[in-house]
Amino acid sequence: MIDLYASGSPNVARVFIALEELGLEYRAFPVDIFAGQQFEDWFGTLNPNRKVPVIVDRGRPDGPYALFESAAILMYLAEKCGKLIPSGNRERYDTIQWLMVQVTTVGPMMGQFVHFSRYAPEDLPSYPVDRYRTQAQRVLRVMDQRLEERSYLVGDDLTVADIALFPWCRNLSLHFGEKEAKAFTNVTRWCEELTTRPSVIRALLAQDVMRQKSTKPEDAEPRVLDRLFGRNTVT
Ligand SMILES: N[C@@H](CCC(=O)N[C@@H](CS)C(=O)NCC(=O)O)C(=O)O
Repeated sequence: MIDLYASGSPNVARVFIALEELGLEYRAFPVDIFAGQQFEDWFGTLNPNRKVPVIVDRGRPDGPYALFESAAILMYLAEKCGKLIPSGNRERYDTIQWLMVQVTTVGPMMGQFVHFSRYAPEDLPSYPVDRYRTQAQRVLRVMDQRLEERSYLVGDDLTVADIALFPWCRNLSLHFGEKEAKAFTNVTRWCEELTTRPSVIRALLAQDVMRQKSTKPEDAEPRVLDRLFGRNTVT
C-alpha cells in the first residue's frame, strides 16, 4: 500500500498518473496547502522541505519508507514495478534526461510564470513574467520538435518522462491563450492522446477530489499566502 500526501497541483498529478498507470494500491490524503498544513509538525517529519507530493510506501519488508520530490517518486515507483523506465542503457538515460528537463526547466519556469502572472503586485514591472513566459515557451518548442518524430518523448512507449511533463503541458491554452498553445502542434497532439488514457482520466479525477477538499487560493488568509510564497520571510 502506498500513501500519497497530495494537493490539486501539477506536481501531484504526475504521481497520481504513475500510481494509476502502474496499477498500484494507494490511498490519497489531502494536504491543505492554502491553509498552511504543510507547515504543521507532522508534515515536516515526512518532508523537511514541506511540499507535496510525498509518498509513504508501507509495503516494504524493511518498514515504511517516505519519499518526496515528484520526479524521485516517479523513478521509485517505476523501478518498483519494472515499468515506465526502459531497461536499455540509451533509452533509460533518454528517459532520465527528459525527466530532468521537467525538474530543471519546465517545472520551475512554468511555476514562476504562473506565480508572477497570478500573484505578483500589480505595480511590478513586467520583466519577471516576460522572462518566465519566454523561457517556458522556449523549452516547449524543444519538446515540440522532439515529439515531431516520435509518439512519446523517448520513443513508441510511455515513460516517466511523459508522465512528469504532461501535467504542466496539458493546460497551455489556459496559461498562454488558445492561439499560442495550438502553435505547439506536437505537444498538443501528445497531450490529447495522453488525456484519453484510462489511467490519466482516473488520476485527474482523483486530483480533482484533492482540489475540492482544499482551501482555494482566493480564500487563503494573507499571512498563509505570505508564508507559502516566502514574501519577506524564510520558512
Ligand atoms: N519540486 C517539487 C515541487 C513541489 C511543490 O512545489 N509543491 C507545492 C504544491 S504544487 C507545495 O507543496 N507548496 C507548498 C509550499 O511551497 O509551501 C516536486 O516536484 O515535488
